[in-house]
Amino acid sequence: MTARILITGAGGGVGTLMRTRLATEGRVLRLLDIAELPAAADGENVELVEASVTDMAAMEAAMKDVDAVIHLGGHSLEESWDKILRVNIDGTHTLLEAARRCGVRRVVLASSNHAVGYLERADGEAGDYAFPRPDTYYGVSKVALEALGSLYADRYGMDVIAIRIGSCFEKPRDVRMLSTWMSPDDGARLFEACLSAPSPGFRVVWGVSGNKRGWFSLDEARALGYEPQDDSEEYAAAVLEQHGELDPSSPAAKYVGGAWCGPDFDTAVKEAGR
Ligand code: 15L
Repeated sequence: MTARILITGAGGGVGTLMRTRLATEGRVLRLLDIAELPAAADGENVELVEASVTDMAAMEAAMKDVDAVIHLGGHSLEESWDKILRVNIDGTHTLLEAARRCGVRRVVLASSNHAVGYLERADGEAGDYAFPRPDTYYGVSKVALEALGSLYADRYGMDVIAIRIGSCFEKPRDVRMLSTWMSPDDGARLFEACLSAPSPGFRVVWGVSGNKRGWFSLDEARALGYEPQDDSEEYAAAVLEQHGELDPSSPAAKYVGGAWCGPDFDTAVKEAGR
């Protein structure tokens, strides 16, 4: 049982879904976000910290008496290169370096399917260590996050697990998510496995439910003790009725990253205007 867990980006989508799910008897959740967090509910064992993951002094202070960190902080969507570099890449370095300095030995990092977004579905099941093929600057930041995690594990003997999260929402929101969905309850199961697996060293695991339409390996996640209990299939009929089948020639159907591989996510051209 991990007694005090620091969760960065605790006010974001995944952080909010995990706040209640990771609360257990005897555990303190130290919730950190750059934005104001909802106050503690009655009986909720939380500590609220308002800080940026790019602020080393604040991050070192936030590490005090912490047993493990779940790093969800940073931009969760595509942004300009400047923002991605500062918040996602430099912020992840700051987080890991603060953990090292303060003797926090276990860090779970939120990576993303967009680290390998250009992987083609036709290539077959996406392996746990599929080589990086980022689809956006955001995807590049998740590759950097994995590389930083690997460095801190190998050089300093820390346990660092990067979860390539598919799509973590209450329900799958479109046809692609029938393959990429991680239910919030399975997400909590996976985070718990990452927190408690004995001496994992550095790992990369997929963060998805046991979806019938999935195309991701669950081998490494299972090796840590994760056993998914949800499957997007229960939503398939409703999602397909609402959205229709994907056009097989569209990026959304062809690549792991879906529409993020298409022109709407071409930040370089948007920024340069050409
Ligand atoms: C992500 O990494 C994003 O943070 C999230 O908002 C979703 O868009 C998800 O990927 C996805 O690919 O569905």
